[in-house]
Amino acid sequence: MQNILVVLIFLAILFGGVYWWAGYSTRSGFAKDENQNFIPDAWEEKYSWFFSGKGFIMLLLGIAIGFTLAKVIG
Ligand SMILES: [Ca+2]
Repeated sequence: MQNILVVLIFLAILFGGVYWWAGYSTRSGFAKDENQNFIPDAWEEKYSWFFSGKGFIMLLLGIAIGFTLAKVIG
């Protein structure tokens, strides 16, 4: 169970970092973002689902972490 928890937390940090980087790189002008939705256009073609599902993905990860954490502690 602890391994799963580590993987889930790692994923949450990784995804959070990717979402943060998408916003940061487009705002600061590193990445091209012609439609100005704060998603680098290079990523948008292939990974638009990853950004449109942001709330759902993070919610799911949060629930999974909470559930696993409860198992590890309890
Ligand atoms: Ca864009």
